[in-house]
Amino acid sequence: MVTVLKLGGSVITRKERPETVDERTLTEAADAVAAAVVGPDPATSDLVLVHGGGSFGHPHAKEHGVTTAEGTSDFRAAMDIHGAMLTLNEAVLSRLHDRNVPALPVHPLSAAARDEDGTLSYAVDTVETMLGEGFVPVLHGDGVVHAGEGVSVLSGDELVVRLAADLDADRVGLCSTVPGVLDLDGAVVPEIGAFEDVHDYLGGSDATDVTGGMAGKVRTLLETGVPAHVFGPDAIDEFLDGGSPGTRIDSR
Ligand code: IP8
Repeated sequence: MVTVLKLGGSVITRKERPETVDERTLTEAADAVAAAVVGPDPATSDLVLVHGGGSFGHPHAKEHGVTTAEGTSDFRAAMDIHGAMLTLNEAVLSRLHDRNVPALPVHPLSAAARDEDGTLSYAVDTVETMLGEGFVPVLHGDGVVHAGEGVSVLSGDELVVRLAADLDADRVGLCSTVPGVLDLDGAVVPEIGAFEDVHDYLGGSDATDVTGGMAGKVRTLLETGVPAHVFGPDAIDEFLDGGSPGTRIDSR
């Protein structure tokens, strides 16, 4: 049973402060992952983690004018973005390792590419083999080499969709700062089957998020064809335990 869980960049970093980890939520997230995967009878067997950029990747991408479509041919700009993501990935890995989670990194800048049409290829066999050997692969939003563009941004959300499809995942979870997709009154929408259900009240991205905000997440999750849940940081354990917190997104 393959589970793909994305820890949103805004959850594990302090978005208003450049390159600052949110210690409390990252610790809680690592505790929840460890509770689910470490021990004699783990609730989650094959877990793939993905994390976003938050106040690490996004400000650098914005500063250099790099988006998912517009790349840079300046290696320094690419390394600024990638270096910030490596720092965040190290922070995530170290919290997991402290709790004996057998997490191994997969850095997309060195393991993925986009062709001229924007189609992504990535080292899915590396991820599969890691799972087969009992590891927890940890991928992240990153810079990605992009034919005709240099290096553009690869969102963790795009990775989640591809991993879900390529690994034939059973469950997808997106841990966000909010307890689910919210309607205009701030209430959690329990179920979304099509984007039209929610497009009136889903805004675009916020200022430093170069990859699409909640609207983009819902759209991409609907594409997966795999049941997905959007929930807040308090519900990671419930999700990993097989529960159905927050908003269920299912296009089937
Ligand atoms: O936060 C974006 O990943 P996301 C990563 O999952 C960069 O959209 C480099 C901005």
